[in-house]
Amino acid sequence: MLKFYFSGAPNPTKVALFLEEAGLAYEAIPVDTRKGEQHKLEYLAINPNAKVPAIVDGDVTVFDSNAILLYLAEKTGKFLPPKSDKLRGELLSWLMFVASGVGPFSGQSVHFRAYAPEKIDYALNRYAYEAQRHFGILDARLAKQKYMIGDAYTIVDMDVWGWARLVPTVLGDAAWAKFPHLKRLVDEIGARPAAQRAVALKDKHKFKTEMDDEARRAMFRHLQEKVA
Ligand SMILES: N[C@@H](CCC(=O)N[C@@H](CS)C(=O)NCC(=O)O)C(=O)O
Repeated sequence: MLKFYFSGAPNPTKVALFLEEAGLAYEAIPVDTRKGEQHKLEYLAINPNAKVPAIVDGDVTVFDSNAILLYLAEKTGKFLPPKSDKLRGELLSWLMFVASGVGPFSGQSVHFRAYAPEKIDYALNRYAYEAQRHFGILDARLAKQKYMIGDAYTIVDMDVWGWARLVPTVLGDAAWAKFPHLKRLVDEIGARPAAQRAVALKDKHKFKTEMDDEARRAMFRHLQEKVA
């Protein structure tokens, strides 16, 4: 059975959504990143980047949420747009846009606001600005069409949902007012039973919630090594 290495964080949750939507059988294997389980040798053999999610599907190992979404969609033939070079181009562009822009800038925005030991105005503003800019680009796209790729609900919508449902965490409670079209998509997907099961998956395991010294050592390893 497909093994799904996960936590309740945004990137694993998008993959959980796909697995639930596609009705695939899977074994959910928790990786408690606040306890440092992502750095265990056996997990590094699956994902050398020491992050979740990852999957092992028979003799195939895939890490990185966007790679996993694409792999599973292509394998099952589900949640892809109709076959055409034009739509394939759009699919790849928007998947990479979320992978390289929305995710990292949102993550850093939360990091500098919630976890950095000093509040650095420059970093706070840069990452919040870029996160807001990226969400604005998604919102403008969704003002023109129901889903990210034409009329079909695809892995790009799942990818977007994974981060966009956390807009208030990334940009504050008032931020939704700026992205009404994105909110429409997040609400629509959030109401799907598969999304509710994906979000509830983390509750089947007792993940550590405290951001204490152990968690900081595991997740913010730069605190122990000055490279610049
Ligand atoms: N590009 C990767 C990023 C994965 C990632 O940053 N995962 C976070 C959770 S959303 C994680 O494992 N954090 C633990 C850590 O940084 O130690 C993906 O999309 O899967």
